Amino acid sequence: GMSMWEFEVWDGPEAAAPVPAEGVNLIPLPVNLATPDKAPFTLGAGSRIVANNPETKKTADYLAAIFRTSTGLALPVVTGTSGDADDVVLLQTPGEIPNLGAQLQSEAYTLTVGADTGVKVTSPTSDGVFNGIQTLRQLFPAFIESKQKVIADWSAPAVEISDAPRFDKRGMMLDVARDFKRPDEVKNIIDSLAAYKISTLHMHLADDQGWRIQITNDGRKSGDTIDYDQLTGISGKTAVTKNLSYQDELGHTGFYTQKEYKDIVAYAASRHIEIIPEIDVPGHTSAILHAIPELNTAGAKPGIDEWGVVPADGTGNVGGSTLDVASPITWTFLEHVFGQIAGMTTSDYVHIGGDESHVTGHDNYVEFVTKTVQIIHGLGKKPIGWNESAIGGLTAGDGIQYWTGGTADTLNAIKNKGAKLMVSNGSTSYIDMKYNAKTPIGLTWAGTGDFPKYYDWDPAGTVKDAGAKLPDSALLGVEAAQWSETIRGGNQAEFMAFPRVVSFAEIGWTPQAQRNVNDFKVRMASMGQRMLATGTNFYDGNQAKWR
Ligand code: TNX
Repeated sequence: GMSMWEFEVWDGPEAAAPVPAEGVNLIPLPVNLATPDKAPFTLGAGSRIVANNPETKKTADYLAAIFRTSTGLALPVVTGTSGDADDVVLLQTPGEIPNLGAQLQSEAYTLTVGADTGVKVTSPTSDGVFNGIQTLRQLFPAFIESKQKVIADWSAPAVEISDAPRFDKRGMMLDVARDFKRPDEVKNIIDSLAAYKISTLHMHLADDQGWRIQITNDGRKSGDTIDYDQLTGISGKTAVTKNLSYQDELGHTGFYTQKEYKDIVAYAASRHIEIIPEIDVPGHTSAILHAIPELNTAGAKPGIDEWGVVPADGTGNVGGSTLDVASPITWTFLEHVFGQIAGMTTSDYVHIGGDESHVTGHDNYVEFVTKTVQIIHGLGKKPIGWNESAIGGLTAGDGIQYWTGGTADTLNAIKNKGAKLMVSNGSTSYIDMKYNAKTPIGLTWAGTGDFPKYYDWDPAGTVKDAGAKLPDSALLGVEAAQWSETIRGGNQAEFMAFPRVVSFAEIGWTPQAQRNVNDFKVRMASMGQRMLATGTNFYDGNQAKWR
């Protein structure tokens, strides 16, 4: 199997695991799903994939590549607006999709499947068409995902679906700072996430232990003599060195060239996923201070040692570093760095970190975040930061990512400044936590658990207003955050993410009133074969009877 751990991980009594139902098992659960009593649709030698414009053609090509590999069928992609009963038709066409309540029309779609109608996906947006074909994949036998040709009856049951998400941002965070993940590993994870309509990937590109994105000297302002190549030249070669788990492997070093990073952004976009880059300031900055000596002015910490340098920090310790708010060169540096980062970002948002700045001092911290927020605004982007940054000069539409601690500042920024909430509260959102005490990698400070625990909560209830849930309009969405002090490489990252991140795909999509953890367990059971067939590493705990 794909699960990498050869030894047994006991997960408590087996009794609760539900037996998967035959038939239609979809994640995320569509808003409106009918299963008319009609003959199924079957892909055959004459089947074509019809697309009506260049955007839907890209989605058609993506779908065809997946289905051709397993079915061996020709599945030509053709241009048009209608098809025969054995065709798949993808139509981007204007007009609101009815019966979706407050769900987001920007990603809405309809999907009709039947022997009489063929397959038809319609949406006013290319995102919606892409969402529709992800639903379609899950209607076929799991081995439609196979990377080799298999013989099967490629039929999908008749359905009538109209569907749209609850939130715009349904995401995962990947910590490539503590442990680098190569571009091919990131792309594999993107493919695995796209199958569940995940819409954002937040990349934590810099932390105390390493710097992962090339910043060039191009466009330096006059008087700026910092050699930005040192960021990757020095701190691209560092990572976590302390073993926080049983394994001997140290954190992987490396960095993305700008070309590689832009290629990842484009690849993610082809899977309708936006990348939100994070440069964490003013704390979590040892790798910056290690690489750029000029930034070690009086207010910077930890400060230089007897050798005149800031040593590389390979520990998993947090909270010991800060940039110097009072030093002009700090701002020269950040304007240059965020300028290049923003230039490579297609998302509206750039993440500025802001967490655990324990040695910055309160007033310095507020000033620091306020200035950083202004830099991001000046670049035409919206800042988002961890919830400590809620006290730092946010304006309407800026983001706050809640992970821990009191909620008063976050609520204040939402209610009085119009900031928007991304929910990642540690106990239900941190997928670097162990599944259970025997999981060989992972931390435990925010608790342990498998996917039901990560599913069974309402993000609107995390930050409450006088005891009441926030309206969905106050939320950007949800994100499963994966830190990597103990995680090595893309394969382990997937093992810790799946199946828990799949819970987030549904939390962010399906209306709260339609979500039920026992029903979800049944549908999740059907994803086991799919994850095996796609080569997605996952933890096969006993919360689902995989099939
Ligand atoms: C806290 S969550 C951190 C990270 C660690 C993580 C480990 C957050 C904003 N900061 O620096 O990696 O805990 O779970």
